Amino acid sequence: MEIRNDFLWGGATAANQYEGAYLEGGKGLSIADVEMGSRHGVPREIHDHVHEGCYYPSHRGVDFYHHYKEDIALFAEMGFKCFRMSIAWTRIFPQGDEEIPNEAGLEFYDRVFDELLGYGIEPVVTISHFETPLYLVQKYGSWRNRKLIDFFVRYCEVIFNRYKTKVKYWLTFNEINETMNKKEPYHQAGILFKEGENPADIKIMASHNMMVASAKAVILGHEINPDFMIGAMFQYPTTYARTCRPTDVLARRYHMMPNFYYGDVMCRGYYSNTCTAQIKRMGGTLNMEDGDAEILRKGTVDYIAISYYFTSVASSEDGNELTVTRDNPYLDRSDWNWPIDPMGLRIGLNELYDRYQLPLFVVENGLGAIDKPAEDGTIDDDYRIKYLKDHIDALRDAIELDDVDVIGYTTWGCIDVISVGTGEMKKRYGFIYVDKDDEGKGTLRRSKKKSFAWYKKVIASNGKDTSY
Ligand code: BGP
Repeated sequence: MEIRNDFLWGGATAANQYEGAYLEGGKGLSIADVEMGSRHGVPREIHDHVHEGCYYPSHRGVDFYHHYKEDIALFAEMGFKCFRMSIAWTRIFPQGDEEIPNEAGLEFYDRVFDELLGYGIEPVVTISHFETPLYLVQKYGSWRNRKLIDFFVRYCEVIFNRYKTKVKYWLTFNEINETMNKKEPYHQAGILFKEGENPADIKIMASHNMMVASAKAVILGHEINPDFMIGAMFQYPTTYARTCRPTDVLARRYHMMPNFYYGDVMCRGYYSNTCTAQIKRMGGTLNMEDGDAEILRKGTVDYIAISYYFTSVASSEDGNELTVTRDNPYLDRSDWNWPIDPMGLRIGLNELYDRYQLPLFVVENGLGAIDKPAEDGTIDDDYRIKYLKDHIDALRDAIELDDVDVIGYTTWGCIDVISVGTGEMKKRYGFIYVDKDDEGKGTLRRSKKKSFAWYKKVIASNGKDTSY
């Protein structure tokens, strides 16, 4: 298979890490707006309201809200075919449970989409990227509660109708599978466990509610515009067995089960044996309501989007207790100790395509690194170029040698944004440098890194010329 002529090259961001202007235009608070930046490796503190004197990186982000024209012009200069961004749910429904949407929020995204389309850049829109309205968390308990399905679907109905001629590519929930993988799925599902709760039951319930909501959105979206492409989005954790010991191979399967859990429901439309086995392993229960099975069956996604950063290694002494680490002696590591594994991307794409036979879209990949501007302000980020070159080469191999259908590739944080894991600014992924530090200080001035011109050349050659 050749790389498609209409392959969607571009970059990716999310409102909570990029937009800033956290109260402008009638926006309400999201879960990101009460999460502090981390200080020297301390985990990010989460509050239940905005405390005066505390630094919350999302409040200013890197101010896309006021810089969108400048930023989109730079993306266009690189030749972007698409731009992945998210709509902040709280710009459209500041609390989340209102009947009437906030017009100022809708107008903002009209302006952004018009600007993109003016350059021929296709918007790729995540509907919920770690931005659940805080009010829904506090009043309803977030995705524990089925009521969120209706609030989410109402939000989708509004944005699908409003942007039906401007946006074709949608993603329902960012990294939905992390709901099960994370100890506490705060970013994914707005959930911190309460005393006495069984985390397994809550994760299973929240995941079910989110997948029903996603399926309903798919069904509704196709009614509103049959050309819509509505995808699922997973963090794809390609995993190796530590050795050929059979218990290590079984451990690998166990580690993949919570991930295929979401894939099976959202792509195949039902809870497969992988899902039911996972529920047993977790020691939880799934409560479905009448009609849910039908919705899941009808609301399967049109494509699968993934984020891909690193790979893991699984082992087990007894075939039951799992040990999963990122220690792989064959791989180099990033400044944040993430293993760098381009071939793992090719392997992951093959696994997913074998399993689901749906078009794939790599919507996040990249190297978080510390960039040090030289005296004259230039940034020679050869390490980033090498990382991306190796991954794009692996992606091309998956398409050309393995005949996997991949429709696009967007690098994470094409312009420097706030890190979600640490809240830091110094963990940079961009082709465009933004002058801002970990305390939130800086002019926000944008400047091109060396990788800017390199990526432009890659796109112009449709991924064939990755040399540097
Ligand atoms: C993914 C998220 C992104 C992004 C990325 C990089 O999990 O979808 O929002 O932030 O990870 O992670 P980090 O920002 O922690 O480096």
